[in-house]
Amino acid sequence: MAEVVHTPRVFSGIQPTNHLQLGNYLGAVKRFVEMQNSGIETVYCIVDLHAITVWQDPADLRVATRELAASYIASGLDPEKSILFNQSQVPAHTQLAWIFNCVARMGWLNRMTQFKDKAGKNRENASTGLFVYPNLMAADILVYHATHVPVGEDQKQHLELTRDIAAKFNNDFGVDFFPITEPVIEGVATRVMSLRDGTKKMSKSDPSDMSRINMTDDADTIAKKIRKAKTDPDALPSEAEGLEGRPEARNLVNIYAALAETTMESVLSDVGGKQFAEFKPMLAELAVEKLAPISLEMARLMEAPDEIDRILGRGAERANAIAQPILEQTYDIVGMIRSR
Ligand code: AQP
Repeated sequence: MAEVVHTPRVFSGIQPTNHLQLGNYLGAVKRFVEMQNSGIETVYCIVDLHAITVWQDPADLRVATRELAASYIASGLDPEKSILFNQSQVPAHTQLAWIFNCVARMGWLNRMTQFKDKAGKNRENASTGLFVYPNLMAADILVYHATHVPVGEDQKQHLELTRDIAAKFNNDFGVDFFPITEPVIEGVATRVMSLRDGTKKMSKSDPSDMSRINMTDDADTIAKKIRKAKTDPDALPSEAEGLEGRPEARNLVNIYAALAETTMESVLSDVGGKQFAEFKPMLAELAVEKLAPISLEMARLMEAPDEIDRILGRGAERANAIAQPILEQTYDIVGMIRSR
């Protein structure tokens, strides 16, 4: 069988749960903007159907969805250049996810560490949606025949599952239909850690607000969170080896490097020998300089929710135009009769 070459297309998404945090911005959104400006077609989604795999208050979900759209746009996503929409407006995602529920194996899903983390000890009480979440994520990506997916490190296992689903589908039906998607996990900020514990990922849903910088935080709050961030008593080293066994120090240096758009090595060559009492104000100043304009623009956009809804609706039309024919072809391959 001749190998099909898929046109490059980027897809990624973020859940509208709580406020966007610095790790989402550096590990995902900032990369989304870079890829949008690289000339490849880019499709960016607000994955509201993923959000409800754990309980969401409906009013909060609406606000979080609009706020995430505002964060994307304020960070530099151009809804004319990129396709920007919320997942529930494009039914092909869930329709393809059903097919993938029948392709993926229980054993594959049982190995997903995010399910284990999110379900915690009370696994029997987790929603079935949370268990099959990776199948919906595979559908989100493959319904656009996306070839590249920019994500943070924590999504690596789900992307491997997406590749397994695409390969099994192609193999089961003897087709070369779905691309084997490449994860794009690059840069110094693929895993931003909690400000309170350098071994734990920074997360929107961490119970401690001091563990993260929210994209809605004002300058004083950002400075306070950095000032109170956990560190160790030693001075900063001038080389990366000196950060071994110092997860909190490594995290703050990484955040600085990502915000300054440089490498960890270059930061260390400038700040090596400084105490945290001197480095933290430098980091706070840089964070405020980079993040304050985004939060100001987000606040401005949030004053016009109807305009945000209009942008998402228009994005959904464009997304549907790509997704629906791919879904129809999938049904055809599987053997579903369609009226012509
Ligand atoms: N700490 C992080 N460092 C780098 N990248 C990160 N991402 C998340 N946290 C970090 C990346 O952000 C994208 C969107 O993530 P998501 O909202 O879909 O789900 P998540 O990975 O579970 O993010 P959170 O913040 O931890 O959300 P909650 O608390 O709601 O589960 C992904 O590309 C992710 O890799």
